[in-house]
Order: sequence, then C-alpha cells, then structure tokens
Amino acid sequence: MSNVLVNVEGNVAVLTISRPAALNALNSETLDDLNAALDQVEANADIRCVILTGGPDKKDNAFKSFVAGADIGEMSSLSKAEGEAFGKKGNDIFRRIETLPVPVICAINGFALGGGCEIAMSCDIRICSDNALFGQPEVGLGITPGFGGTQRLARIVGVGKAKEMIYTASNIKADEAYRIGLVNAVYAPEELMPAAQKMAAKIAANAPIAVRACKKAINDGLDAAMDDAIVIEEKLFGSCFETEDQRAGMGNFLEKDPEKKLKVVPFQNK
Ligand code: CO8
Repeated sequence: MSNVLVNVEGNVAVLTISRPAALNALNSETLDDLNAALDQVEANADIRCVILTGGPDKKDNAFKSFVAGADIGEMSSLSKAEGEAFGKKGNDIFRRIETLPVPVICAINGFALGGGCEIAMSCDIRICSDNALFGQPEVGLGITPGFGGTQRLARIVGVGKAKEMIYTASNIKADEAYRIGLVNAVYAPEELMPAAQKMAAKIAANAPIAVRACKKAINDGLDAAMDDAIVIEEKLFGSCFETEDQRAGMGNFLEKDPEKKLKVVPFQNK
C-alpha cells in the first residue's frame, strides 16, 4: 500500500500524502512512494497540472495535517553519513517536484512543519486552509532544515524573515504566511480543494506547451543573470511558434466570427 495516493481526473493529477499514523510525516518509504507517484505523473502526457495535498488524520479522520515534517523517529539514530544521505534523498525528490514540467499547486491543509514546509516550497504555487501552521522547527531538534528550507524559504519570503523563522523555530499561522508571501491565498478548510481544483482547471485549459515553457523560463531564469535569463525566455518563446497550440490560440483571437471567437480553444499539447 502506497503512502501517496494518485488520482487523475481529466488533465489534473491529485497526489495525496497519506500516512495517517504520523500526521503524514515523511519517512523513507513515503519519500519513495512520492518518487513513484512523480514517475506516474511524468509518464502521463495528458496531465497538465498537479495538486499536492495531505490526507486525513487517523484519530478523527479530520484534515489537520498537510505534512508534519520528516519522520523524527527514523532520523533520531542516523549517523552523519546517513543524515546526509537522507537529506539528499528528500532534496532530490523535492527538486524533482520543483522542476517537474507541469505546474504543481500545493494545497496545504494543516501542519506544514519542517519537511512539510519544505516540500510545499518546492511547489510552484501554495494555497492553504485557515488552520494551516507553518514553521521550520529543526533547530529545536538539534538539526538544520535539510530538505531545502535554508535555501527556498529565503528566496520566497526574503532573507530576514527566513532567518527569523529558522533561528527562532517559531511557527506562523495561515494569515501571517499569507502576509509574508509564503502562500498566495487562505481558504476555509472545506473551500481549499475546490479552490485548488479551480486553479488547476484554469491552468490545464491553457496551451500546455506554453505553460510548461513558462515554468521553465521562470525557474531557469531565476538561477541566471538577467542577460542570460532573457535569452532563456527568447528561446522558449521562439519554440512556441513551432506548435499547433500557438496557431490555434492566435487563430482563435483573429477569428472574425464572434461565435467562434468566444469558443474555448481545444489545445492539443502539440
Ligand atoms: N515524525 C514522526 N512522527 C510524527 C511527526 C514527525 N515529524 N509528527 C507527528 N508525528 C506522530 C506523533 O508521534 C503521533 O504518533 P502517536 O499517535 O503514535 O504517538 C502522531 O503523529 C500524532 O501526533 P501528536 O499526537 O503529536 O499530534 P498533536 O496534534 O498533539 O501535535 C504536532 C501535532 C504539533 C504537529 C506535533 O505532532 C509535532 O510537533 N510534530 C513534530 C513537528 C516537527 O517538529 N516537524 C519537523 C521535523 S524535522 C524535519 O522535518 C526536518 C526536515 C529536514 C530533514 C533533513 C534530513 C537530514
């Protein structure tokens, strides 16, 4: 039985991290399951957007945790080399999420602590429920954030705020996460998944090759100097003119017949 459920509907895949016995904490097995789920996503050319979320808790079946961190029990007896290997295992998978060709929306439905906050930060877009709680509690456990937290938090919320959160190991609630730009929006718990689905459907309705090119241009450009970054954009922009989607999208706009002009373009992913 996998700890990561994959549910594909239309062009959207929902990946649910489900380890109810431990508030969806990431042990090695769950990381392997996540990697296998990403294999499934990459093998399916119909998937145009992914939603990542957490499953319900064992006690009352309520959604109280997205991911409560890396598994503390598993980490407690690691040697230096094993700690480094565990960090690399998480980092490789989170980097895979970050560079997955299609956008990933993280729907954070409760605790996003340690590795939970870190996996959320490897996604393209984060939205959360109003009961979400974010933090990097690692220094209280005698370790550093080891799944990318020291790097991505500073890039997302700025160096000063990231250092404050990491050094003090203080958690922040959903409204503060929104205020500092860690999440794009906050919803009542029952509205979170519908909002994620709505956003995913909007993304999936656009030209998929263009959307993937935008993700690549933004990600690769952020790692480059501006002179190189705009060249990255130019190349990807140019590549769109070899696609049927570009011809369909622009042809639709230029259509004189108002009936046809309003028709949704059936993008072909070609
Ligand atoms: N690891 C393992 N088990 C966990 C974890 C976790 N991170 N979080 C919760 N659990 C388990 C509990 O042990 C408990 O199990 P049981 O029922 O068998 O006793 C069950 O989940 C429910 O948890 P609680 O009873 O504690 O639930 P509460 O509602 O009382 O509290 C909290 C919820 C506040 C989330 C609390 O569980 C908690 O503080 N959890 C730990 C949060 C944390 O510190 N996370 C960060 C971990 S460190 C990390 O993520 C590092 C990432 C980088 C790794 C780099 C590797 C080198």
